[in-house]
Amino acid sequence: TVEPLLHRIDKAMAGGGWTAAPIVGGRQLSGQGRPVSSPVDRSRTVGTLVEATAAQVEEAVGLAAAAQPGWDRLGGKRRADILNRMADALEADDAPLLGLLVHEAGKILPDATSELREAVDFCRYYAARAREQFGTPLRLPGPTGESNDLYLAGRGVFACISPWNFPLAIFVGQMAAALAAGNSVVAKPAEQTPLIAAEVVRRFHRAGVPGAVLHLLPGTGETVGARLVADPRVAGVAFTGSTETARAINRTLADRDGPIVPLIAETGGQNAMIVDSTALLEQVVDDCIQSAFLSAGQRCSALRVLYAQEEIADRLAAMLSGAMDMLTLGDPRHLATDVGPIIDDPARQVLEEHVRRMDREARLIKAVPVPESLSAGTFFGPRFYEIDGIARLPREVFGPVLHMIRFRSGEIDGVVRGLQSTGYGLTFGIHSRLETRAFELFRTMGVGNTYINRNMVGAVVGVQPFGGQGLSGTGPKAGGPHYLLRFATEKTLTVNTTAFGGNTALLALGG
Ligand code: UN1
Repeated sequence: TVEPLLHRIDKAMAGGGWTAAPIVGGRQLSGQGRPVSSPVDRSRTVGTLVEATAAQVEEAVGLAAAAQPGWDRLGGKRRADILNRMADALEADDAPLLGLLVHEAGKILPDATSELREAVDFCRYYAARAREQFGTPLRLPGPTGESNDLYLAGRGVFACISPWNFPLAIFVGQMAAALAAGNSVVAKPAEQTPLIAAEVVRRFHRAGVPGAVLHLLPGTGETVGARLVADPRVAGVAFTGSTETARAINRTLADRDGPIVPLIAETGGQNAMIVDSTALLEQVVDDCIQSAFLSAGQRCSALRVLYAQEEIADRLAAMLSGAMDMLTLGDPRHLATDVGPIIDDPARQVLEEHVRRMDREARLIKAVPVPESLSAGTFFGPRFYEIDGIARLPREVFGPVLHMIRFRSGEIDGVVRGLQSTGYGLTFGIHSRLETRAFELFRTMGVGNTYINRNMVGAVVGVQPFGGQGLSGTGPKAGGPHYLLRFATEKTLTVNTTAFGGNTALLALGG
């Protein structure tokens, strides 16, 4: 369509009336609703959330378990066709999704459009992997008179539990992977962003995923998530969110009766960038602004700790603080806005508590004020501090707060030890013109994604497989070639072919 994007978004949002209710067996269920308000203006209601009940969790898992063998038998190629149709549908009818990303999740338009792109990429990428890995079994060399083949199959019902900070891309990515690998899915979206989740699930169904194969259970972690994970019929969990919640899921999975199943977790980080005296500071400033403050710092990949070599630390701090003056904090519906709101009040309160402590323990370099006109929303001004060591940051700070630590040229080993002591290992940046040093740092650090002389957010599906180590997650990496394998079970078939007249055909997967 030739109608400008902004007009189409306004039109899509004008009707209002968005509802997120449980979708079980392809049917949207009714119930007592509560309003979903916008982080842009807490007094504005974007839609209604109907939480799933315990009985609906039970029913969804039962239907999903019964439907999974048929979905698995369909085979990788046919499932890939459906995922490609889903990708087409996301692209064709983008306005409501972009509108909800802006209004429900508070994303600025550039973030919303790249998130939609990422969701499309996840569908197409996992479709391609499904064709390749789940299309034909792997024939293995063996002795004469015998055939040996490795088959991949879905595990059963996958629980997909997704975060509010990528309510479209990560939500779609988890489900697309689980479905591609031949699993049925019960999805529990973040309670802050259920409306966009319901839009997505309806689209999956229209693209050809049967209602019995994919169910949506909106609600909180305590009421819906915990019950879902505790159900022994759930054969695997894909989770993105906090390290604490991943631990709680692990405990529940360990304590249930029934099979031992995988948890694929993508959690937090304490992400650092090391800038030495050879770095090109103009570029460092640009990359720090992007990595620490854009998306309001609400990415698990975002930069939190900036290690600056003594010789350039003051200059870098001055340049970065000048660049922060240019950041426009504002309504995400305005094109001039760089930094939108924090997702909700509890999240903002955590940030406020953190900066109250920083104001006592650290040196404030820059604070971007929140304009009076934004008081209706959950806004928080970006801040830049200097701290005296990584020990001041015992946990991830999920927002636009950057902390600088100085180091002297002989102290790099200490910097690395300090970072390793956090236990996290998600993203890491290096700015240096010393190639050997940069590659050595990469080799030493136990982190999932390292970026040299560039920003450290926005990993591209199929190009920069994304995910961390240690407290940051289990792997395998989303958007990478090994991701689907963790969603699958392997079956080796060995046949004495002499009994069948000398050879056996490959049993086509789904053929
Ligand atoms: C997250 O923020 O939960 O590279 C993970 C990036 C994104 C991060 C997603 N893939 O910035």
